[in-house]
Amino acid sequence: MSAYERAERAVSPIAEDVLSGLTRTPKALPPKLFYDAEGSQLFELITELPEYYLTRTEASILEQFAGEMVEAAGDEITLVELGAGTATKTRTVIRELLKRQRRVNFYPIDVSRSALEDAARSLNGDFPGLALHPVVADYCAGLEEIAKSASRKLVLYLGSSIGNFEPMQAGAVLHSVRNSMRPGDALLLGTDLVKSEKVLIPAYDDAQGVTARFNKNILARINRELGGDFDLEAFKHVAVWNPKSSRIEIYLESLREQVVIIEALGLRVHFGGGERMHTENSYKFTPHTVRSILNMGGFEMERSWTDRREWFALHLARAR
Ligand code: AVI
Repeated sequence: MSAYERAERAVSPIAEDVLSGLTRTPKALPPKLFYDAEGSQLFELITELPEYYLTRTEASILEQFAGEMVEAAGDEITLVELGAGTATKTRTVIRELLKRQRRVNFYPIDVSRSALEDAARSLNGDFPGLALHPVVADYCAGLEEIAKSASRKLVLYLGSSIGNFEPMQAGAVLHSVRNSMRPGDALLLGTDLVKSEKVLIPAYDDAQGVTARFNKNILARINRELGGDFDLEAFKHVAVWNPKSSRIEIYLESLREQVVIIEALGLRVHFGGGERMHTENSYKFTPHTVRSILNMGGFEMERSWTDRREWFALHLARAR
């Protein structure tokens, strides 16, 4: 039986990605593997770190400008949020919408049922005019669901999650978002901006080592789900700023020459000392690069809001 056949038979949904990632040169694992229950909890901790300015800065822009944003979006809006999680930042937008309309239909889309249940518990009590329609699904299935609604939409895609895709892929993701909307509907997109390396590197390599744990959780997950024997101490978390590509690159670097066994895949993987395995890119944008992915996706950029230091931006784009 070939390694690929063994991967197909293996029970874990990550088997194929792990097999192809560890057998290619250079080795690379896709960032979606970060987010099991453990990894999602670690990401929540990252958003609270003093060095990780993204979440805090985006929330402050929303606090300041949500009124202008919903006014620009239009009248009688149905709200949709991609990757809503517990929808904490969304509260500001809901509050502003409820000043302008009596009832707000809100479709939070997320793969995590428990996050949406938490969102429902806290939002329902606080906003009597809110009608919640949680959608437990990935983006694709979730977007098909919202495409059925004929009302005018404001789609939120926050947190600079779009920056974890390659630019062409980001354009394609926005295009599939666009296909669930009608001409004139609005998208509010959050993007992290290019800035000094002195700010960027600590955000992705924090003093407490939470991002290192988040990165190494990929190895821990392979151990848990595929019977791997990765020694987490034998790998180092590395974050590099690549100014040419405007992106932070995240790697796991093997501290010594070693062989790792992954039982469920029948695989022995050799790592050289100092060999780096890529796990994530996080693109940082300029007005030009944001406009470019929005145009690829079939949107017209209308207006942007940023913070005093111009570290993060929210953009209102119109579906063509
Ligand atoms: C989810 N995403 C926007 C995060 C980011 O900043 O690219 C993921 C992350 N990776 C390391 N720290 C945070």
